[in-house]
Amino acid sequence: MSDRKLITAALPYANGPVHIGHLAGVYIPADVYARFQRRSGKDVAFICGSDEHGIPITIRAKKEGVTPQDIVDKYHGIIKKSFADLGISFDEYSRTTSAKHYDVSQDFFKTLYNKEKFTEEVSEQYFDEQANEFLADRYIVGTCPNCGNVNAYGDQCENCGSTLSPSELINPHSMLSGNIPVLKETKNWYLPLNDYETFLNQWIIEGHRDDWKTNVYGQVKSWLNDGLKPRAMTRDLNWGVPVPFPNAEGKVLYVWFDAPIGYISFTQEWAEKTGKNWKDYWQDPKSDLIHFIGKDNIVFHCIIFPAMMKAHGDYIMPTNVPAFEFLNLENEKISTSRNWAVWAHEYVEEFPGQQDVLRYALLSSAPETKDNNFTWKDFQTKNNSELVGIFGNFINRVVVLIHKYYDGVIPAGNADAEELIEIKRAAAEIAQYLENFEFRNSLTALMNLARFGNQYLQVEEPWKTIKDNPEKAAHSLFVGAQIAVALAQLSEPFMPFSSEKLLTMFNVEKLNWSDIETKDILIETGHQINESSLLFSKIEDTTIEFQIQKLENTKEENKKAVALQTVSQSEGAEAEAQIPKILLPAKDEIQFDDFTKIDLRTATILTAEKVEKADKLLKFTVDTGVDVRTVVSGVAESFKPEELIGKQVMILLNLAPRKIRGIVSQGMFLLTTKADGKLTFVTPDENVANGIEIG
Ligand code: B3M
Ligand code: ZN
Repeated sequence: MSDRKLITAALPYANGPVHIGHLAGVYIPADVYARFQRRSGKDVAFICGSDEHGIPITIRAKKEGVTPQDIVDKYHGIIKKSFADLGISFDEYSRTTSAKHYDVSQDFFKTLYNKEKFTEEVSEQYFDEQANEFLADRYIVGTCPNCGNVNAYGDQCENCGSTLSPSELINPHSMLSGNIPVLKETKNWYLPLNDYETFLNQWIIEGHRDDWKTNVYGQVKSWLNDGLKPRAMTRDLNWGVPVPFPNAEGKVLYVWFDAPIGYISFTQEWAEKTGKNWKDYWQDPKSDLIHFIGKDNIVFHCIIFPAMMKAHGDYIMPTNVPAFEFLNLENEKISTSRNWAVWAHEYVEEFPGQQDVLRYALLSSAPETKDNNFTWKDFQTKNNSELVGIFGNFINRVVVLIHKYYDGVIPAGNADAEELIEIKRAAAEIAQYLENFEFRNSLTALMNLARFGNQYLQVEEPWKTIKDNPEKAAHSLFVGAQIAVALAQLSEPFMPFSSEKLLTMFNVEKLNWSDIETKDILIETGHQINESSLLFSKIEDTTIEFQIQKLENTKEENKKAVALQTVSQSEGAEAEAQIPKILLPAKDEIQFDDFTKIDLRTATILTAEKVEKADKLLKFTVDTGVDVRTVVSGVAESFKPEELIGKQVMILLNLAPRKIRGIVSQGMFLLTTKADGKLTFVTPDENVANGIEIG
């Protein structure tokens, strides 16, 4: 094991804030590990930063109608602050739009180019002639050949989950202009990953069978079994690190080429500030490189980035890549787009001073070997029964009794007491688990020491023995104090805020981990301690109910959003039926109250007829349950009037009446557009009574 630890945590995309899934599956375990290694006297560089390139960023920018730079500036700030607030102790948290990163990643690219590690390949890519841009697969929208979803992306259908290529889409069109994209030739630089198969097989498959996590090892093995192919390391895009050649205008480095190099450039930024030598961490074989990532990043960290570093020639390979599985929230997949998440920055605001509770709860359900679940009830139980009931309770008893009987001075006791062995055992056990990336076990070992302390006091009962056997009481509290200080020391990687409070309470300095494992006593007889301060407090049912309700509201809002997406194309005096050429960006957020203003009802069409001299309009009388009224709608190109009589529809009831071709139209139907451009009514699954509210 090396004395130098280069620890990286996956660079979060700066297209949204971080949530508990990110925290549980990457950042908190990485932080625990980094803090533990520092306490063990290792020379640690803990490196991270925002990933500011890539399609998720440009898509978000388009949606919000701002520039990609605006997006990354905003989210980089939010993300960086949440990490700091939660005590994630990065030595460097930078961003991939930094000047240094441009230099380092362009240099890396040039080195590979000069060493002739790339092949140049011409391929056909979709191109938007009006926007004059090549289109990433995500920018092509069309109908899913598997499920008929009209909003499927060129790489994936979010409705049925199938993986697609743009050529499979029915009626593909560009998200930029709405036009049908054309195929155009383009030249890019490829890294022939197949050339690295032998190396990867030897290094990982033969070399790390026993020490890498089975999920990581298994995934790598299956990739290698399937055989690797050359992969393009440049893209035709206008957001990214430019390819550093004069003849490469409009080309940028592939985001998965530049992002992992971020680990290197950020280490260099940190080294410049601190007077360190970054090469000690990245190029000295005595250094350990450890990547903390989520399972969806395995191929990039175990195959592509290592192949890049191998091609470069100057870099060490990762010692381990402890990838985590995913965390669910209340038994559902966490989703940024559906807002199904607990956001780090919101937690920090809503639970001030309770960062360690989240750290503890997330670590104890960290998705180490399989997907795991976070529930607010469970969070409450962990706080109330474990942190308050066991950990806090034990510490509090020790501190209060020492103040009560001995004016806050540690009493005399026997330093050979057999119970003290438990401290050394716990310290060694936690260390062992952490070295093996078994975070949940390590946390259990910590909590078991607090349990042990509680049981010890329960058996010893110093509050009773103080009367007729004061020497025994003193010894019991001497031992209790040793265990409490051990918890103060050992909890630091897991709960740094509480550990800090505890060290102040006991008026002691941080110890190196090996000292905790070896020292006979951790606090001397005669040592003055400080007053007890509040560590953890009970979380009430109302607090938890509020959080659960917040999630329930999200569900409701999502349902409404789906209903609103189908709002008719027929709006407007001209009431023109149109094929939606462009997928409009999401509209500005509204409040739930805004939505409740909208009165959507079920209704039945009673009569339908053409409007004179208007090719596109039909005039209807409709039974809305509350009345019978007239509606004019631009659906004549999609339906014959007679086929609509008797049809149940959905109507916007409280739209202000409008005169269309001299007819007063009272309301609007919900319609959407099919792949062939024809309109279709949004109707209930089954016929229901008229006038029923929709929502
Ligand atoms: N930006 C995060 C993700 O895939 C991605 C990680 C980059 S690590 C070099 O969620
Ligand atoms: Zn589909």
